[in-house]
Amino acid sequence: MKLYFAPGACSLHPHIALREAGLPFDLVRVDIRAHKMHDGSDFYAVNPKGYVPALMLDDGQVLTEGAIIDQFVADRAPEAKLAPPAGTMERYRLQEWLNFIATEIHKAFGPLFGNDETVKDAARARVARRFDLVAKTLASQPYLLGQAFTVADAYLYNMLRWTAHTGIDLAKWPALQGLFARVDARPTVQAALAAEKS
Ligand SMILES: N[C@@H](CCC(=O)N[C@@H](CS)C(=O)NCC(=O)O)C(=O)O
Repeated sequence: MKLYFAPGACSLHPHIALREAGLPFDLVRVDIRAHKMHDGSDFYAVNPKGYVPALMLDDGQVLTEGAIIDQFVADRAPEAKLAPPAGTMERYRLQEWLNFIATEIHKAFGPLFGNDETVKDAARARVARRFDLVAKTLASQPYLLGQAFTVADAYLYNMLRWTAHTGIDLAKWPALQGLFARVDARPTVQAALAAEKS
């Protein structure tokens, strides 16, 4: 498999999932502004959506949408327990978190990476309201689904890394700082970060 990624982008959480699952994969770096790979080839030819993450399977199919790639990876390594089994209520809880992070947190960061200063305070307030909710869950348990790490925690961690560059002070949410520290300490996470830098 090949994971198309950009350093610091939202391809980090499926990257962490692949390492946690222990599956073999190659990394392909994408310039997401130019929509080109290192060799100059057109990323749109791989993913017509033009964005990372994209996972090319060994049969050439390309799977997109980080929350779906996470679950695909988790289901290929059930022993790693990165997601509860499909069809269980717990799996729907995982999907509830993944969808919440994708649509309510991830996309709320969008304006904070742009140049329109007039919308940034509103975007920060929106992210903060979502963080308030997540922090309530994490005040009484170490991970989003309870006692064990899942791909939803990797996705949340990916988002929390963006706060440092977008003027959001994570110190307001000690429970989120705790999740950040727990996930950051995982060897797979440090390996993913190192691989994305090299
Ligand atoms: N819905 C997609 C969104 C992915 C996305 O926003 N990717 C960004 C990086 S974090 C990107 O590659 N942007 C470049 C572009 O859209 O052209 C997902 O959740 O995987």
